[in-house]
Amino acid sequence: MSEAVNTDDPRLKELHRIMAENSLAGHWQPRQPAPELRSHLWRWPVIYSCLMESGEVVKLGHIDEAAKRRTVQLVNPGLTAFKSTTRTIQMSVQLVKPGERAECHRHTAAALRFVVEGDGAYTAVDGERTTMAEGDFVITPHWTWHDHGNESDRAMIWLDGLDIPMVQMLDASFAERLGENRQPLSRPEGDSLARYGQGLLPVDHEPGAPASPVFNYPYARSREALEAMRRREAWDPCHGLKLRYANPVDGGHAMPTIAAHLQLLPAGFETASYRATDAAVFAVVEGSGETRIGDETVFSWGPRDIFVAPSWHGLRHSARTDAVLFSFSDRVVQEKLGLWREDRGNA
Ligand code: 1HN
Repeated sequence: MSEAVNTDDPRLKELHRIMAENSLAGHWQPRQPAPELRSHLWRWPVIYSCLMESGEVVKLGHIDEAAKRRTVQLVNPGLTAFKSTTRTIQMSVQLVKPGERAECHRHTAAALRFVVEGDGAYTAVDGERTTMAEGDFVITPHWTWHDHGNESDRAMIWLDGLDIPMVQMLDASFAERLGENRQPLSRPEGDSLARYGQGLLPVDHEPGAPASPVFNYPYARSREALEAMRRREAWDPCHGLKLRYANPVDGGHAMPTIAAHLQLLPAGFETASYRATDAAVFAVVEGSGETRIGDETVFSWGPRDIFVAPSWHGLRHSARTDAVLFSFSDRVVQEKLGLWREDRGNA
């Protein structure tokens, strides 16, 4: 810092003390070290063993009132004070064992799910249930009632991505419990996909809802879309083939605060360097490979590993086998605010 300020001066020390007590700081004072988002890779076997252990020692019914969810949170090593994964996203991995139910609640934070393991558990969102399978992308837009249950005989595990840090930053957090494990259902299963997910819309449907009316994007369809593209489409040098989960009503992102993508990289493919202003979380759905982040980090990944890449660091993926990556970020918010930018091939 500048020599002009003598920090040993007792009067200055006293001034600093009083200012600190009153949430004030002098322009001349150095900033406290700021927490910093870091690149990080979480290996699936470690997450999995902690999650399964939590399944033994943490009973769903015993978890505190606010959450009643058994999730293991992925805490960015640079953001431990916030327990968040990026500055805007809190990500966790959730286990629902056979016979368990996660009670019905709603909150202003929005959530996405991406199913990692299991088949046949359900999530219900605002009056409709969906039975989930591996790779399904399910959304729980802000303030929608949601509960989960597993009536199958296998454990069900999925990734949760929530915009909690963003909602908290805006001081707009609300939550409430229905007081029931299960919400009343008003539509048959599959209704939303049938109405809105076929390239058709009910004739009088009014656009303008902030989130997609489709709330389960089944993996079988998304994966088939990638395979169909692979037969005809040129590989994008930065992304391979990359699809965006879209709201069929307006073509925008599926939710107003979290953007999500699914991408295919063929065996042997190496992407050109790419950077964008959104810090992104990547979850490996299929295959193995390597990702370079900036000049210093190289992550070697396999199925179900999860990594986070900070904003504006050049990313280069290389696929050892055919690989599918699911990723999500706050890109949609940045786009709406005119902040989002990307740099193809120069980073
Ligand atoms: C939540 O409500 C769910 O509904 C998952 O499954 C993870 C993490 C923090 C706060 C609320 C869920 C969550 C959460």
